Amino acid sequence: MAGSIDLVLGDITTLEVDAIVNAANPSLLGGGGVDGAIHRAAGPELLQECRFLGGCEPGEAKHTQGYRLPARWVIHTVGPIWHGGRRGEEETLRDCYRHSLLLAEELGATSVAFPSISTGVYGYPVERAVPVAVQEVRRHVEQATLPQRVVLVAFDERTHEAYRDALGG
Ligand code: AR6
Repeated sequence: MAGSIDLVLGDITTLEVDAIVNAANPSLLGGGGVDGAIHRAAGPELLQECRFLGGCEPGEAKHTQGYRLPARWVIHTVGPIWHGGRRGEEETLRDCYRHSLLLAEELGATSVAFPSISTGVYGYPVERAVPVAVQEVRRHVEQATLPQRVVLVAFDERTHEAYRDALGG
């Protein structure tokens, strides 16, 4: 049976899921937006572990423990910076979702939550990013057994509405 896709409006750091995905930068050493919120909520041990990961290329994903978060793991991925859409941004964004889901599966995570990767500081238009996210998540849950539940997290009304449209209702 295919896994479920849920939509939540709120703060990803509070979710009781096996893994949450972080929209990080290539250094993996913290930043603003959801990255800053995850590091604050997880505590300083998260940064300590991240120092050993050696950074991360855009579109790739690496994991750490979740420390003080309810989530057991954090999957760090690096989205594309929006430059107008002709520099492979869409492919890199697809890779973020694809690689994060494959890593979650490898870890044995039954549930994973995603923020809207790249649509904050990195400037990817929400209306373009959301259908890509939904398509990649659907593709994965239709053919894989794990994760059984994927939660798409919107932090603002506009993103929430874009997800509602893309999910069809
Ligand atoms: N829970 C869920 N979503 C959130 C939260 C939260 N607590 N906080 C923000 N968002 P952004 P990016 C939403 O900027 O565009 C960092 O400095 C936010 O409203 O966090 O991929 C990194 O270190 C938006 O919808 O990530 C990188 O340098 C979405 O998360 C850079 O920002 C993504 O916004 C990455 O930029």
